[in-house]
Amino acid sequence: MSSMVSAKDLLFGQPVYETHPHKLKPGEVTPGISAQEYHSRRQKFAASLPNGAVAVLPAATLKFKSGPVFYPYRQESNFWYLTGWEEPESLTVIEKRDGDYHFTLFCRPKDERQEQWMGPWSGLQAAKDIFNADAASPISHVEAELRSILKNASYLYTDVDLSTNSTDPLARPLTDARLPVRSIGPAVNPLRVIKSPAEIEAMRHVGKITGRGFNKIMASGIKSESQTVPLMNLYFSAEGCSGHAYAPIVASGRRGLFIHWVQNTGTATDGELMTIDAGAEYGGYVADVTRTWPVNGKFSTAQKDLYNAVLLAQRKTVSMCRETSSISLNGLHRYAEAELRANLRDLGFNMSRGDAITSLLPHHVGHYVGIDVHDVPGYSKSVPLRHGHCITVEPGVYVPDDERWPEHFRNMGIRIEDFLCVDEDSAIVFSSSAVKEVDDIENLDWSVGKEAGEV
Ligand SMILES: [Mn+2]
Repeated sequence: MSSMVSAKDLLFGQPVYETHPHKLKPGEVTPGISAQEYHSRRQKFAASLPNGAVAVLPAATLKFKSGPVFYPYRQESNFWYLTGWEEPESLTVIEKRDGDYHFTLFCRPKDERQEQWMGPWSGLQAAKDIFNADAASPISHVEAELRSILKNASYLYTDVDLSTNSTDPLARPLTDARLPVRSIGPAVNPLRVIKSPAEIEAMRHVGKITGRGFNKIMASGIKSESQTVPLMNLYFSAEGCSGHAYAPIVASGRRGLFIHWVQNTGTATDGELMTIDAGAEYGGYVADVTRTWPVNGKFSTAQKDLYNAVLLAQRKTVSMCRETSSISLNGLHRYAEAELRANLRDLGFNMSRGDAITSLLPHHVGHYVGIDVHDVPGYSKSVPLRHGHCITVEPGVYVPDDERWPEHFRNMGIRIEDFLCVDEDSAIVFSSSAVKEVDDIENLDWSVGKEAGEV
């Protein structure tokens, strides 16, 4: 009977081309990423596994806040990377077969009555027709079918908790197979860490929107930390992004000394700095950007000196983000520390003690970025950067209220973060639309925000 219904009249668990032609192009499974690319991800993933390996990836589970109140759902990153499928109560199986792979998607069959309550989901037919599963089965059959799939397997790749006290219902069928077990991350990370042209394009897009959002917020002269969060969210959404990619950090005045101030309950007073670390999400890819600026639009001398010390180090570190420098993320960190140490010494900081730089800059200067804000978790930061590596560069300085440091810099927190793609002899800076030079910040059109009564 479903063959009588045109695809555009069907409802799915996520935007697809048939229902959202304004969001996706023909052939795309998720915005910007084609069915061909998802196929090639699975193919490369399978090719990296030993013969007879079976990878079992459960979807993320819906997390509840209180009683029946749930948090927004987000698919598990490796599951999403290999399928584009954004529903809970699903499971992906990828079997390596000589020279090829077989993709089974377990999911919820269409169920009109249930969907009336929960909203539509995609169902088995779409799993095959749109998401190109070779086979689709009801999630209720998963245990029995897994047992039969694993009968002839040689290795099991999974992140399901298989410990003896595991409460995961899949633990039994998976351990009963008595196979050598390996985790998914190390197998999929080498693929995920190198971004494809389509992924780079998605990140370029989300970077552009995020950067423009920063310029608007800066020039608004806004002083309330909590109000900036929905304003940026609205701007990101209005530009076609899915809002904030992560809990934004909005820290003014002394709160800027907290690296992860996410309470966002403060209000800046005239003459203080504000730091925002935020990023939009688009098509499953995130931006990660930080800017610090004076809320009244004019840097004081001390603010400008300290800001430029960080900016100079940041710019020089960005210029190292190229294949020809053969540098790793850890190498970048050491490079940025050395630059910042020299700049701070010039400003009168006593940098002679061994712990001086880590007291002022306690965090790493960068991380991989992509589907996750801290992308490819567990992947080495000692790998020489090459084309397709997308990373952040985010030196900062956080001057404690301590006699050890020059008085006029105490209680200032400054971080400047761009995210970029490493290329052969330069970097593609995705967040370049967010101004960061002192002159450019001071020359933003501050009158707009002032007229609007600081929003
Ligand atoms: Mn970051």
